[in-house]
Amino acid sequence: MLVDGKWTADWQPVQAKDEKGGFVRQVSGFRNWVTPDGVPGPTGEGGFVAEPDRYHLYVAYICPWASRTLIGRNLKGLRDVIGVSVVEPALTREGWRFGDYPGSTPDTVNGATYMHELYTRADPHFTGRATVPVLWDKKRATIVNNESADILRMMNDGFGALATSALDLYPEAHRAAIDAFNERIYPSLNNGVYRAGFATTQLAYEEAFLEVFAMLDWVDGELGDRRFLFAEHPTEADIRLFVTLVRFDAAYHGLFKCNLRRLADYPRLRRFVRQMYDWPGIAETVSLDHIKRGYYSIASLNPTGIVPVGPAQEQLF
Ligand SMILES: N[C@@H](CCC(=O)N[C@@H](CS)C(=O)NCC(=O)O)C(=O)O
Repeated sequence: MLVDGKWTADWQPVQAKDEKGGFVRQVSGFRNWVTPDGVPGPTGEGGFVAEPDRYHLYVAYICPWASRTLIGRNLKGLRDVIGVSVVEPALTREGWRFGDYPGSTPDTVNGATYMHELYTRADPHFTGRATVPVLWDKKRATIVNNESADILRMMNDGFGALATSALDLYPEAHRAAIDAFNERIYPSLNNGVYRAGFATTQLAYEEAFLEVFAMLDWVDGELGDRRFLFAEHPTEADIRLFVTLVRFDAAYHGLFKCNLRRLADYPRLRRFVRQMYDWPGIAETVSLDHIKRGYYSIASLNPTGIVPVGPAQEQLF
């Protein structure tokens, strides 16, 4: 991670631990919002007015948090408005790197080699982890926001008329239900799989494991025979659910030891993942190769670095 703007030590997945050896995720540090007229959003400062060719999104295909924002960009028809750079899937000793691994891109905006360079460019004294996603402002040469929940919501309405799709990812009528759902699945499922995978005690692992499967059982029932959770089209809640489920059998079942059941054992969840995947703009955000290669590059969990051959995409959904 960065300490006072300097890269320190080798990359380690465990960020912080609680008293039981449980994984604690870092709180995001840049929380400004792009808005149609540049007024401040719910957090941070103003001045980030929506303009074409001003903002750039940095993502990793392995990362479920980054994928939320990429899906939001595509579903809102913002591809011509917001550029994207994709880091290589394997984490290096200096964290995320730009390179020529298939599907990855160089950093065409800042010419950086490592993601952490963007953080020190935005704040020369930054202390913390250089995570993706990052929404970058080319005009002010700084990070607007590095919290995927904020960025996803910004994609929905922050870019105003620049968004060429009218799809509403956060419809007024369903906001309370979406908020409640988000709060419920974040600790137990989205972050729950990480809590299982990065636990450093048996107890912390087993607690997280049970929560993951209790939540999958619950969501499976909630979804019932509906196509999407709350509307006739995907909303934020569906996106948040999808990004974890689409990685489940390929990464979390094996590497993170979430192996009570597979996605394939939940017919309704599996159908949901298929329908999301088939929604225009979503398939391009999923790279099974990056997902497997990325997760299995985490040396503390997989010292040999061997990437499993299976499962094949057809087995998943
Ligand atoms: N709160 C952040 C979390 C992002 C996050 O943890 N990203 C991971 C990849 S899945 C990362 O970049 N990790 C690098 C590190 O921890 O050094 C968000 O949701 O945007």
